[in-house]
Amino acid sequence: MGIPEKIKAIQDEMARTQINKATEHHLGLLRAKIAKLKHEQESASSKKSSKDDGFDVRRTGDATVVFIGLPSVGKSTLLNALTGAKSTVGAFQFTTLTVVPGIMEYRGARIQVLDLPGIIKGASTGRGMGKRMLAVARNADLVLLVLDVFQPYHESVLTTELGNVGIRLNQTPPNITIEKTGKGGIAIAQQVKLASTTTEFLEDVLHVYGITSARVVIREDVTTEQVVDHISGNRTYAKALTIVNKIDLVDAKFLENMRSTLKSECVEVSADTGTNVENLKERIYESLEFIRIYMRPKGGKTDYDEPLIMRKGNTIGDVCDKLHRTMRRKFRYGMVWGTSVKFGGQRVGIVHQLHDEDVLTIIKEKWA
Ligand SMILES: Nc1nc2c(ncn2[C@@H]2O[C@H](COP(=O)(O)OP(=O)(O)O)[C@@H](O)[C@H]2O)c(=O)[nH]1
Ligand SMILES: [Mg+2]
Repeated sequence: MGIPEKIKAIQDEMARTQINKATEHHLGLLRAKIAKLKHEQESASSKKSSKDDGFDVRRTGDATVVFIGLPSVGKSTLLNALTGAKSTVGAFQFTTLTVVPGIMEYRGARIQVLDLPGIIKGASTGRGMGKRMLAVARNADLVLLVLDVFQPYHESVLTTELGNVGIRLNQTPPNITIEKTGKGGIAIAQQVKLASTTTEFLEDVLHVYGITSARVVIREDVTTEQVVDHISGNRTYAKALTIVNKIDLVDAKFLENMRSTLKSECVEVSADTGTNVENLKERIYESLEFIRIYMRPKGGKTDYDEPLIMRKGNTIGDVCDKLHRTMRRKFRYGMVWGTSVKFGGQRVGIVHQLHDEDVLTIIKEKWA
């Protein structure tokens, strides 16, 4: 039996199984088996797929965001409104065939915006195109879900398609660690009570993945799905922002109704008339959680005019990488003034996390 047949067989079994407390564990395991098979299938097909179909866009700028939406919701029009790029806008479907990049400059940050062809229902199960597109989403810092004001129900289509390829939107990875050990079986340390899964289930999923000896620490109440996600390892946790476009076509009452059908909060815009586009820029900027780092050359004056644009959680090592590809090797220590340190001018190492508006001096090795 090939992988697709195996997946089909498990799916059939799942369809035959009644969902209740007694079968929960079994169904969870079947899901884990499917996740494993899909992962194998993906790594097999990604080896085969060609690399020159216009989907490999080099990342530039301070962050990359990507539009995901069905055809004709106005992604290309929106890209043009945000960045001044010239993506073809069409009154018919499938106008955009490859990735079209644009740069949005906002408050000193350069944000790369990628326009993709429309995602259609089932994209994640199809071969080629849909999957390649979703792979672009995987590498983005922020996913912009674009909806047409008349089709708010596409929200779930998009999250399902992304979910099918392992992209979880606006979720944090479960707080579990699994450390494989040579022998001794599976030892689970549980720091909280589990409400929706059991340690037996966890153990069984580990077995599906061929892990027979491991030290596991569970620090929060997790669901069976999260357990499978974590063990299968093939998951990306992406931040998302929902955009509803074409609001010029409806009135306030319609908008209010539409809003109540959405799961997540949204930004309502008209790419055509420009309504709320500035606000959308602000929301994108906020979601990316930029921080500004002012560089002070050794013995010199701090440059407050052109901060280095970094992201929340970035370390001095990340700053080095942004400055120059050899900087990390030349780095000796850093000196920081600001809220990330206890006192001004404190010496810090390469893993030190910076805060917004920190001042930083990098001291290089003597030979450098
Ligand atoms: N009324 C209105 N039409 C829009 C808006 N944005 C895009 N459109 C139209 O919707 C159609 C599809 O737009 P396009 O940007 O090509 O959509 P894409 O397939 O998602 O890239 C075009 O005819 C656009 O002019 C909008 O805000 N309001
Ligand atoms: Mg388009």
